Amino acid sequence: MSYDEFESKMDQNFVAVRYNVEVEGAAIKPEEDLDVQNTLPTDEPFRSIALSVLYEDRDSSLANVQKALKDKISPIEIINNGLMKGMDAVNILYTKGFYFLPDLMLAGDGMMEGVKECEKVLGHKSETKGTVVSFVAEGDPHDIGKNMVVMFLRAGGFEAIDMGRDVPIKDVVNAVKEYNPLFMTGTALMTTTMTAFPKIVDEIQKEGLEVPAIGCGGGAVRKDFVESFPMSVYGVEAYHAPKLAEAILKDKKTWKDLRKEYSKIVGEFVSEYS
Ligand code: B12
Repeated sequence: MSYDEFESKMDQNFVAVRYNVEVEGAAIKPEEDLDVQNTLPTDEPFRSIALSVLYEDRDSSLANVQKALKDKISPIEIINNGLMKGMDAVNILYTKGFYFLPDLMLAGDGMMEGVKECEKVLGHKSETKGTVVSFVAEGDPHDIGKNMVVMFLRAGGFEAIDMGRDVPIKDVVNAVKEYNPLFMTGTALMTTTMTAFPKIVDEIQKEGLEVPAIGCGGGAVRKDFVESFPMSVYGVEAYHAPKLAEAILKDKKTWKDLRKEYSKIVGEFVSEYS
């Protein structure tokens, strides 16, 4: 059959109806998804900051964060109420299959652009109180949370050794030998990588070494998992890291104390520890 014959027999109405936008549903903007609506902040400047991450727009993330900092909004509020909310929204659309891996990467870049700007304000204290080693679990490429932990530790006056992401277990154990840290922080965002934590503790013990506490955090990790092995404490928010380190340094707190007194030590109600 020639194309002309085919076209003359084709039921145009059927084609039009099948691909009609009313059938497919009207296109919506990312922020119009119902779950995203419930996640995004409604107040400014947090909404604009979150939207920059959601729209994977590094330039507007930078500009919005700079403006908020100029307006004397605290870096912690900017991160928690703006940048993180944007990333939560990105995750909702990724889980639903609307966003893909490149979206996560670009949104992650947008978030880090804002975090770096906050870092400039938080700064580095010149004196160092003690050494903390920070790493992302072996096999895990997610390093935004770890970067925030490092940033808050440095702003709190600790020397944070940043081992990067996907750090082999043996390298973490070697870092304990090399730095004899007063605290360690580990981050894992995948259920397949969080098992590195108990393996690290096991290796540290086998080598006859000791660390006052290893803070284990990251999206994949839960308190009951972290408390199923010794030497560890579940880390909830990145800005808690210097407070935990401070409690070890000043009050000689152990990992057992940190678990028992978490909320008191970080100075706020933390539901996981209530
Ligand atoms: C951005 C992102 C990426 C980016 C990461 C960019 C980067 N440089 O980090 C990229 C694109 C690389 C990526 C890749 C993948 N990702 Co991804 N990703 C995410 C996403 C959307 C956000 C992660 C994030 O940065 N969150 C914000 C940061 C700040 O949170 P955080 O690290 O948890 O840190 C907070 C706390 O946990 C705490 N914290 C962390 N550590 C510590 C330590 C201490 C001591 C303390 C006190 C606190 C603390 O501080 C922060 C809050 O203040 C998550 C979704 C989610 N809900 O997490 C998926 C997610 C983690 N990814 C996922 C997956 C599956 C992948 C891929 C395997 C996908 C694929 N099919 O290829 C790949 C990995 C490939 C590989 N190489 O193995 C899954 C993991 C599922 C699981 N449970 O195992 C998630 C949950 C998405 C999903 N819903 O399925 N991803």
